[in-house]
Amino acid sequence: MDVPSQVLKIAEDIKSMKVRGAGRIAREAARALIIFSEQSEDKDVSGFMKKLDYVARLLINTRPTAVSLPNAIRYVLSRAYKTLECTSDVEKLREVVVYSARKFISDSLVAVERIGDIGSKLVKDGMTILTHCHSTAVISILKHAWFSGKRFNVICTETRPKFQGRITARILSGFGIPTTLIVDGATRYFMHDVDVIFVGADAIASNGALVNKIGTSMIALAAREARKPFFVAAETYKFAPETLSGKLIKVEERPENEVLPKREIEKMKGVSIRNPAFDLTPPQYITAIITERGVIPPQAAVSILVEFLGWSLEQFSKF
Ligand code: RI2
Repeated sequence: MDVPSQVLKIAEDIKSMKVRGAGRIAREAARALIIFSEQSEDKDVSGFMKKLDYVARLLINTRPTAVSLPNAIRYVLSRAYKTLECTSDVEKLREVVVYSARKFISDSLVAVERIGDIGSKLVKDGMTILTHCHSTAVISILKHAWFSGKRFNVICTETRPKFQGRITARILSGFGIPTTLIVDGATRYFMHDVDVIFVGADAIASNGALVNKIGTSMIALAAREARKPFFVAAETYKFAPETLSGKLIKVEERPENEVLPKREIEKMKGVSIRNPAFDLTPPQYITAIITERGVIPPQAAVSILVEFLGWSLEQFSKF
């Protein structure tokens, strides 16, 4: 199928993690739908919708875990399908796709800001805060807290194998926040110095379980042992509607050369390498989830899905 090269590039960048972070990949996917709609030359709705479905699937298949990505697509496509019920005007459909995708992007950015504002209230002067990987939502919390005058320091785990913790450390120290980078395995060693943990989310299941960067569940375990609060920062579009029916969130397993360069792998005859990108933290290890709608206990995840988002399962059977 004929897909605009800019759309293919976005899909490739998400797959290779050139563009990464659960929120950012969702916004990029929405941007790809805008590009597709603006460049498509289809004159009839069925041709347009067929291609839109194809592009949606192409984008969804780039990374399987972060539910923000299919949720962004669902947000746009559900509006397109609704419009299709009352029009056969392809221009109208194009408009709806572009408008909805732009709305998703701007609402998403507002949500990250709101989380920053709400979450910053949990930060107190003198705290040592630990974070894992690179989460825009967590950075937003720390940024709001710092620029509202609170003084604290942050420990960042480096986050093997792709070292996103280095990005976090650079950003935070760029704000002037005292920042320490540690290897992932040193988390428990430093836990007695830590007052609070903030992590991002790739997906939240309806029972409140968190799927986030590999290593998150070990941090939660160490936090629980040391009785330190463990907060998750997650926009509501990271809640996974399909888990309402018991479906499990698929954990992405990435290439082995992210763990070791190819030439080193060749020297490791007989050794297999596994590289799961995410793990699951059960709800009982989570103090609360900070969303743009407020701070909720993990057990309230189901009401975010059903009451606030009003998402029905039928709506999601297609994607
Ligand atoms: P924001 C990242 O995944 C990390 O797991 C991070 O915690 C999560 O996305 C949320 O990120 P990856 O793309 O949306 O690095 O808060 O695999 O930026």
